[in-house]
Amino acid sequence: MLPMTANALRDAILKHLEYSQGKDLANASLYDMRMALTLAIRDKVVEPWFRANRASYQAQSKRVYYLSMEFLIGRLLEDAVMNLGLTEAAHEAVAGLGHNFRDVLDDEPDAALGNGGLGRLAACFLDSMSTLGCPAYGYGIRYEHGLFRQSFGPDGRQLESAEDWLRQRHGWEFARPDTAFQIGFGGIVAESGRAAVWTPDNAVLAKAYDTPVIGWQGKWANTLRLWGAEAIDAFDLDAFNSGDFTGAAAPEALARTISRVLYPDDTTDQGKELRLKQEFFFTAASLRDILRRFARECSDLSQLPNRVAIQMNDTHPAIAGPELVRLLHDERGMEFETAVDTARACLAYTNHTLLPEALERWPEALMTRVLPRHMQLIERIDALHAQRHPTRQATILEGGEVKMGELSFVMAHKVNGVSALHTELVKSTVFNDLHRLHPERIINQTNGITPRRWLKGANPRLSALITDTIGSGWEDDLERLRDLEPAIATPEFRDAFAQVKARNKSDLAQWIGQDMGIKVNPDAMFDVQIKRFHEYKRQHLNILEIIALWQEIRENPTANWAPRVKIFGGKAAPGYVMAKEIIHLINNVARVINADKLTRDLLTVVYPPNYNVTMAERLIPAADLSEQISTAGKEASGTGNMKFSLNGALTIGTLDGANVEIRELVGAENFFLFGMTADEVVACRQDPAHMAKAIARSQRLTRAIELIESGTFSHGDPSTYRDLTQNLRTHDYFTVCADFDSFWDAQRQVDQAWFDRDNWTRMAALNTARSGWLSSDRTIKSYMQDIWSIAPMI
Ligand code: 26Y
Repeated sequence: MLPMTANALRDAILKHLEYSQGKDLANASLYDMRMALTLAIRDKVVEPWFRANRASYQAQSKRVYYLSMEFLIGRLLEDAVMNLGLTEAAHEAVAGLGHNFRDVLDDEPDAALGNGGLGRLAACFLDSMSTLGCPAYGYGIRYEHGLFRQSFGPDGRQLESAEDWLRQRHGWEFARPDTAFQIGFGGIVAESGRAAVWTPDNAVLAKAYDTPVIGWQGKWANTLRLWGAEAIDAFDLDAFNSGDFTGAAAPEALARTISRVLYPDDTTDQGKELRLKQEFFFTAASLRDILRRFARECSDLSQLPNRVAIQMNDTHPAIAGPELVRLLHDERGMEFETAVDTARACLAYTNHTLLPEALERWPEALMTRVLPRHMQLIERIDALHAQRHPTRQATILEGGEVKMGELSFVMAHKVNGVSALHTELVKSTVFNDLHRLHPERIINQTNGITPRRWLKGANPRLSALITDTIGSGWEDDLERLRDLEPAIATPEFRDAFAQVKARNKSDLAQWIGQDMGIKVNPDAMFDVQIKRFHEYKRQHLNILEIIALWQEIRENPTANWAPRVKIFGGKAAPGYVMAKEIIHLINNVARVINADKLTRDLLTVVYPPNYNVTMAERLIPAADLSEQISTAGKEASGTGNMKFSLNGALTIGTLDGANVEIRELVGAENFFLFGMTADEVVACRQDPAHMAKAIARSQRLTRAIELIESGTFSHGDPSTYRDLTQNLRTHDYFTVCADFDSFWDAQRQVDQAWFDRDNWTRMAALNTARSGWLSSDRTIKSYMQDIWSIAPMI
């Protein structure tokens, strides 16, 4: 594709300013300018998008349907411009029109249609599927309000407010009011011959909104189709005419609640009826869309598995199993068993967690009330499984609940974990019974990240250095980063690499100064922990070590300490009390430590509020040290860990999730390992006094906990953090205490490594050079081969 000139782009922007925004240049606001640029760029995406759709239609190719409750896509403009190779032209065009390109890009709200890892993974997968020419649709919900906005109250507690990304027009999407399906709930089931007729007692309309997803260099584009809920009869005219103006709008308000807001809990299954409705809403609409597209190309339903690969992103779309059986059996007359087998051949399931509280279970009574026909089908699916496997122990129904993990397993031809360790644990723990019945079903697909957004876009300086050193082409062939290794042996390259990091850090220091009013030393080690707040992720282990370190620096301020800026970022689920206590503690420790003149140059704690994709893009390129310190066996994979390593940060971490693979890739000597293994954690818990013993043997830990209990960080009130410290002293399920000394020791090794700056840079650069395997292109190629049986179209 010929790169568009800045002039042509300028004309396109002016055209959209005038005809789409209804403004002339003199009156155009920043918003107008961003929208005009967005629409001009979107125009450029349409051609490859049509071309890709035509190609897959003509080839009658199999397509992937990625069903996910969450797509954490962040901003789209910068990425699209970059993928089309128009960054310079856009910069020039916007500047020529009197606006600052950076300001225009920064005007775009972050599309936060997800909680964390699972949603961001879905977004990286969309990018890779488009880059690889894998015909695919992402299907999800067009939430009116994405993940809540986080701020901190004057006392340091997390405050939540509604996010509002759709307040301004969403420039990327195409509304498809003519693509809409009625999705029913409740009602009755009438047996009629072999099948059944389900008559729901209420229904909403699922309306499609399409966002094109352009791949690297604009060679292919797929579609992200999000469903918005609307009332079938939008307005009750009788109510209006009788003067009940609020009641008149009630049907619309009720229907819209289904796509109103993203559930902000990422591990506690709240079992809310609205969530079940959301799950069925988007899954059922997607399946109808899939079958309709299939019917346009083929009339033989037995061919469905050769044309359709449906990936369930965790159990959230697990109702796809029974719903597809219903569509095939009840509505299209396929034999029940054939329908089950056909559905299974289309479906696959990705598990993202072993935490029991995050495994979805729905009460049978609720399921019967909301989805009566599906409840019957689930019982039949369970009975069929029992009949085919008389020795089975695992069941789908248990204790009056439907276990969505088991349902997904039984209805999927492949089940995958998201890192090597996690997959082994899936086999040996949660799905052990089912694994023994179906030993071929569970496979591993280690997660990945898109290098376009997370290196090329987020870290332009490092990208330029890489291209200067090994040429371009690494963007869609990330293993080529290995070619950096010979250069890393030269002092010139290491100097250049160190300079890139220093500039990124200086930018971040400036932002922290402006945004938070905290002055940080840009030469200090930037030590970053960014992720959702969870006890298993152990932000409290990090803050305890900070408290202990602060104490020792105070006692011996002239010793040789490695100066550190400790950076936190992340949100806690609004109902997760302990996670919010940890946030509160971090903010108050930061307040006290940052006010200490004695330690000021050596230790600073910063916690910018409202961590999101855009903030990650700012923080990761400036990080020296990446904190990946979860209790071993609990973090399914992690993907932040991959972004840091790719951007030349060293990791301090446990043998958990993908840390294991990262350490093998970059070399054990370039990774700071600490803590118990997953097996050791399980063994440790056998001793009910593990935490007491750990505290007793560690003076540092004892002092750190006592300092919290003394009220030092709570204006003298010793009761403020009692729940937190008592939990550590008496429960400590996540073995913070047992791992503390090991963590401390590893941190001192980090200090030692930091003093040899040139060697640090060498280690950091080796992390970058050896992270090519972490590309989500590798992950998607592997899904295409092992699960979807789809060949790339480019
Ligand atoms: C049931 C509901 C409340 C729920 C909603 C969201 C349950 C779980 C989630 C989200 C889970 C999630 O984000 N898991 C993360 O998935 C990443 C991608 O595979 C992993 O890297 C990460 O380790 C895992 O915690």
